[in-house]
Amino acid sequence: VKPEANPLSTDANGIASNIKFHDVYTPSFSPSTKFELKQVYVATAESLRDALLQRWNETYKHFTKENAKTIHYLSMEFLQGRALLNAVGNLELKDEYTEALHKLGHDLEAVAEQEPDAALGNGGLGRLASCFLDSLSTLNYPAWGYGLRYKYGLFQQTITTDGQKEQCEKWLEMGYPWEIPRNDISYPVKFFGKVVDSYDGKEWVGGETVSAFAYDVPIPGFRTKNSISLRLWSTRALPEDFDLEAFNAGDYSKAGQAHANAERICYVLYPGDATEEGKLLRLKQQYTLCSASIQDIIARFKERSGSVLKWDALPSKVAIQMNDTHPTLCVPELLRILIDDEGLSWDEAWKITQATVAYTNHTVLPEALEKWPLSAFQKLLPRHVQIIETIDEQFMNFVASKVEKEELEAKIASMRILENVDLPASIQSLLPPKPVVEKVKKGLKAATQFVGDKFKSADKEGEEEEGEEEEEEEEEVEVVPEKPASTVRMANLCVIAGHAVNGVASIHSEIVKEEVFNDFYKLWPEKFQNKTNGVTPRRWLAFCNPELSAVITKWLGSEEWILDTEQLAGLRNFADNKELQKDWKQAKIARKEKLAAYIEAKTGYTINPDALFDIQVKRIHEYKRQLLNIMGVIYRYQKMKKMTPKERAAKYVPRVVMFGGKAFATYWQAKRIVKLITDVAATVNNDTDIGDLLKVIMVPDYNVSVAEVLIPASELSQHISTAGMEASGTSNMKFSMNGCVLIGTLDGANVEIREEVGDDNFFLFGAYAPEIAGLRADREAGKFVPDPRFEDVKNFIRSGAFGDYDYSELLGALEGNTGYGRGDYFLVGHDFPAYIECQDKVDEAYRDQEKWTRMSIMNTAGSFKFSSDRTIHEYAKEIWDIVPSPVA
Ligand code: DL6
Repeated sequence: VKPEANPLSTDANGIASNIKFHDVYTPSFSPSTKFELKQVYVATAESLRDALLQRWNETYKHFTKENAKTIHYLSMEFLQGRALLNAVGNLELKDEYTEALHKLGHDLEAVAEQEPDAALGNGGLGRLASCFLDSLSTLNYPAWGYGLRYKYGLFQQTITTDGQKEQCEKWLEMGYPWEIPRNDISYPVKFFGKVVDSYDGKEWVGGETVSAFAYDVPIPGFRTKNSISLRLWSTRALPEDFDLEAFNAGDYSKAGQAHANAERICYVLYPGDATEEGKLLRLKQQYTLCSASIQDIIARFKERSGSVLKWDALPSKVAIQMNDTHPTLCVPELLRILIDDEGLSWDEAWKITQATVAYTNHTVLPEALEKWPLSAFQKLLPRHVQIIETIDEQFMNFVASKVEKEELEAKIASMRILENVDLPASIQSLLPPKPVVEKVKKGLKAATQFVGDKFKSADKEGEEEEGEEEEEEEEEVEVVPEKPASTVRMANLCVIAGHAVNGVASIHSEIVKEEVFNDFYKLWPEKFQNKTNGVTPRRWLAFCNPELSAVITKWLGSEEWILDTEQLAGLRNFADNKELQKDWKQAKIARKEKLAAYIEAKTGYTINPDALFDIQVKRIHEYKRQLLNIMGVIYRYQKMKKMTPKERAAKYVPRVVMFGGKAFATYWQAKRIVKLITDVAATVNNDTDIGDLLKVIMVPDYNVSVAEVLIPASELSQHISTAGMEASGTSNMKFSMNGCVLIGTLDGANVEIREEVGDDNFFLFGAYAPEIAGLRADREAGKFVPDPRFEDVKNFIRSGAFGDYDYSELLGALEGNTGYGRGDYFLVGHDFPAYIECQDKVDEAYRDQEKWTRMSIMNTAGSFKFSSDRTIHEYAKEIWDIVPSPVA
């Protein structure tokens, strides 16, 4: 094959020579006679990039000409995964690339496996953002994704006998052929400094500035010429910030200080924030994303407006979605730019900002509803603090106009943005008079310290007891309790500023309205919406499961379901058809064999492809209850050990229980759960009495490409969070789409999945969301009696059956009566009996393979609602007000 530039070729010969062209003329490796996999991967990616660039350029030109309203999706996380197979799939060039690579002596799948995942996310929130980009592009909506280009991602997980270990992600080591550095697009992002009054308003002066540079990752749509962009920011200092004088004087750290400070911002996703430094770094990251993106959006708006710049037209051209609270700072940043740089009045700027931004809530967990210390804000973003104070004060005035005087203080306390901050005088004056303050003896003055067994007044320290009697008789003073730290509540700011607020599954959106933001909901019921999540059927069915896709296409008569998932419902008509069932089972077994080979390569454990493949993959978290799963496995193992081989085989079907997911590096309880899984695996998998009847696997480094191997091979998957705690879940949708039956609680999107696939095709167990508070209260009142089977499992772990690791911290959290993360807050003990009994029903159902296959078909058929295409159409119509704009 001759190396020849053929950037737009769509036939195998042309593609092959274009790949060779890139190997020779845009090389990343030294010239060599061998054309090895890594080289082939980069050259193939570069060849595909040619086609993507052409689409990107055309789309950009088209959108500029049309000047259509555009959605800007701001997210701290994007879990893009691999790009190669997605690109050949979306461009419909898979056969051509397969053939081209054959001509070059290679296999497409092996080449694709060379690609490291772009893992710029943590879990569902990040993957949702990536699915949304795929749908936006496919459906021809004008859109931009905005994120950060973390050099080291979240982390790469390895599993050892000690549990999880973390290392940096290495996704940029070979270069990243899918991105286009835009050397002409960078924006200054400023931190620290102070605000001074200037002749026409406020000026933010001094401080340090870094530059955010743009890298564009093209996002090709499926069966369209459109390709949108994910713009990732990377921070650098400018060459002039390098202190040459200090360098020549041998002070190298001083010389490179500005560069180190700037580059650090985009090193890792979610750096530890236990320290003050860590908090500042996270805030810097959030502000970088917001500031650079807003400057970019404004620059494009101005460019497209030409000589007729009308600021009040901004909301008719620009929509901004804040993916959770991490991008909240885009609110004060947009206001700052409109007021300080563009000279708009507060009222004009506020109206425009509100009409432009909207907020999606993705969690009800209190620790995930971000609050930042006001002191950190004051240091880092002094101008933004002033802006937030103004929003806060205006909001409180608004509340005062809406609620009774008697309720005002409580309502303000729950809803205002600034927490533990004195009320401005204007608001104080609206409150009813205060009751008489408590008076006490001066001996217990505010600034007292507990010393030994006595209170001592701090300012009297050193004085001895003689003085004390005298103090007793002194006048009374007010007790001033120690003031809690002042914070900025990001979610409250989002709700106040956004014109729309949405949850991500119906049950979650109800909880958002009725619990998390109930006071706000009463103020603005019209703002609150539901947008049930979805996943792209391209990556998550058509491309990752070619065998099942071919069966679906055969039985539905066309591939239209890839763009119109409602057609999947047509499979219901054939669910009992023996021929379809045969095809279906064959497709599943093909994927199970692939997964078995993968597991062997990654863990060394051999698993039987005929066993029931039972999978739980998600972030490791106490509320997601991987602990319930592994305790269920232990219970099963205990029971098996007490049975004869014949009894065992009669009761249980062979099962492989697989886990995958990362525990946040400093979340110790989650890391203990990983350790327990690996310990149980080491014991059970080597127990010759048990053999194939039970295997336990902790799949290392779970990410998008691992999910693409696991999900198509799954038969049962676990979505077993404490009811009311999982906002939605999205892996449940991917599993169901791939013909996997779910076992789960009535939580998040499980509720809607069960409605669609039917009660008979979903294994339901556990307490319902409305019961949870009562169950916790009962527990606190000492009324809970644990099931003896649950106690046995705990005792078995404590007995050292799985090694000598001390699990008392982990098991201790399941005991006691109260506390967040203690007193079995996540109700593992309560749901345990229902869970293991439900698992028995799973075994029974799996024995009847015909019945099981029918259940599997009914899951794929019922998954049509969970396409991100449906979700994106809803956002487009009901929140963003945008319409498709296809390139002709
Ligand atoms: O909406 C996407 C995804 C949901 O499916 C998950 O249920 C939810 O946990 C996740 N939320 C987050 C936010 N932070 N926390 N915790 O990742 O969003």
